[in-house]
Amino acid sequence: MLLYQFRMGTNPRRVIIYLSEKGLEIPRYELDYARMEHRSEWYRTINRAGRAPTLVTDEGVSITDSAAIVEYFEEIYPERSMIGSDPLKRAKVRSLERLGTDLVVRAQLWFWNTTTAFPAKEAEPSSETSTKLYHYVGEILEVLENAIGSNQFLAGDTPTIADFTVFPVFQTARERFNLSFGDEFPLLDAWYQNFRRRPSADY
Ligand SMILES: N[C@@H](CCC(=O)N[C@@H](CS)C(=O)NCC(=O)O)C(=O)O
Repeated sequence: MLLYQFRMGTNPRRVIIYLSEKGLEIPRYELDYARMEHRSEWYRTINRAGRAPTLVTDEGVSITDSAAIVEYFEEIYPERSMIGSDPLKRAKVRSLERLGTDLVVRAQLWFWNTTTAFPAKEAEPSSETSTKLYHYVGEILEVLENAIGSNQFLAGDTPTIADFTVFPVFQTARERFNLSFGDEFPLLDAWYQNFRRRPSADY
């Protein structure tokens, strides 16, 4: 098995943090993002979209989506479930995880329009577009703020794949780009600060 990743990428970090929390050691290949290795011909033979992460299994199958990779690991290593121990718990975790995925997509569009780090995506970031997009980011953050309540983690008192989905987008905003992200939501802010202290959250 080999995991192709960018250590700093929001979606790859979902898998990286999951593996650390799960205690799984999987061989990694760090793609050279600055040199656009993810768009190279050889990488596109394993991931046509030229995006990361990709897990190439022992059977030589490419799994080309971070959520699908995490669920694949959960299926082959079911002990210490990170999705939930019964159908209702899993439904709750998956609802929050999918909301987290929506958040990542909206936040990425916001990053492209708020930083100059993605010239290939947005050559001329605009503060007007950025403000509009943050409104759509905020809509999801508000739902998450209500969902977390007094829980330590997004779906309850243990970490789940919902945390591993939402945490990286906060981390990308706050640490990689030094942007305020979700500061207006005190419960989410406290959740972030707590999760950041976990060894899995270190780059
Ligand atoms: N749905 C995919 C999205 C993967 C994705 O967009 N990855 C980003 C890094 S966070 C990427 O590879 N971007 C490079 C590009 O689009 O050129 C997943 O969750 O794995």
